[in-house]
Amino acid sequence: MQVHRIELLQVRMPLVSPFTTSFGTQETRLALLVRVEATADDGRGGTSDVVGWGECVAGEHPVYSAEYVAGCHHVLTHELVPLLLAAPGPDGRPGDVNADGVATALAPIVGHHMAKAALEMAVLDAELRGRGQSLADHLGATRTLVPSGVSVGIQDDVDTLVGVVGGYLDEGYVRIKLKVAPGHDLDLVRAVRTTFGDDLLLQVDANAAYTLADADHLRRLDDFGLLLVEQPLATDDLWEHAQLARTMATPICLDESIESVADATAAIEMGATTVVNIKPGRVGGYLEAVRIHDRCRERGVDAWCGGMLETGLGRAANAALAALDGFTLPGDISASARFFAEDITEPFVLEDGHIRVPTGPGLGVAPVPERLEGMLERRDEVWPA
Ligand code: OSB
Ligand code: MG
Repeated sequence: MQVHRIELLQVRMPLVSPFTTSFGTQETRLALLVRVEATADDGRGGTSDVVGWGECVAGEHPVYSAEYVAGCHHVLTHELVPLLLAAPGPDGRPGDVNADGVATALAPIVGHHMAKAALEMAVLDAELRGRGQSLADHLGATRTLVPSGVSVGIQDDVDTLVGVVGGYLDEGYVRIKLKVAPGHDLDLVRAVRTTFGDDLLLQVDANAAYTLADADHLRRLDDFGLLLVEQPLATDDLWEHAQLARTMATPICLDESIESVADATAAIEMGATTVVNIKPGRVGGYLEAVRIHDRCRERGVDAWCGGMLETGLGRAANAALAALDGFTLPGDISASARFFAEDITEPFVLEDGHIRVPTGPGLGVAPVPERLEGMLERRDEVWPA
């Protein structure tokens, strides 16, 4: 595929309500998008001009992981895009790339998975649009609808939380994830379990807020029949998670700690995780995400697709990924309206607690120009430099 232009777009989207986790509260989503213009093979000997979109899931500040929007913008502009596009392709011209080669081409740059994933996603979207193939089909999806779970932020008090959860259940969400932190945990979980009963699919996410010294306290979560506890300890506490897992009935699910199929394998082997949250951005792209999915399936380990407050672009891609049959638990793939009054694409809506997997070429969705324009904060052409 011959790439002609790469642009980075930054959009700021107000959230419908503040989102509080153990690492802070956010009121807007600053999203970094990658737009690729290319001439792609149509797979039948011809070519077509296409536009591909990628979404970088990094947050505005480096509080969930080391990556953040301004850093991703910088590394994409000055390192990743030049590295990928400036090298001459088979015909000697720069800008000749294919999605399968992106990760290898970018491997000399250490880390920066979210930035790399966004670039790979845009190239992949463009390539698939050229071929007229959906991302779901390309990744090996087996479902047309994926069950939708919702991540619920920490609320000011227990009654508010119960009200918020009740609202999501009325909308049809099939699984609730409560954000927890020291001082905001057992009472919240108890209230939700007591109010909505034992059949509710319920899990919690600590975003690395505890230490192994809290093990006795965390074990009290075992009383509530949770599906899992997500990332209770620090990102690099793999071994500590393994120790905690041995003494807890609730399955441990790693999020922040898993940045590659190698991490996932090590965590599974040492018993640090018995369920895996697969987030394509965190692991460097959808192709690596499929490799982690395959590894989980081989080992009989449950997996689910995480979320990062994606716009409709990332949401579309996550729905495609979650449609693979190794995703055995509902993902954090909620309707657009969970976070945004207005999405940049046509919004994803709940259909009986499920999200429909797009079937159109590539992501199957694209930004609606007026909406994108309305939320645009900056737009930079980064290639040709
Ligand atoms: O830990 O899963 C997380 C959002 C931002 C950063 C980290 C996480 C989350 C969520 C939201 O829980 C998931 C979603 O997009 O629905
Ligand atoms: Mg998480």
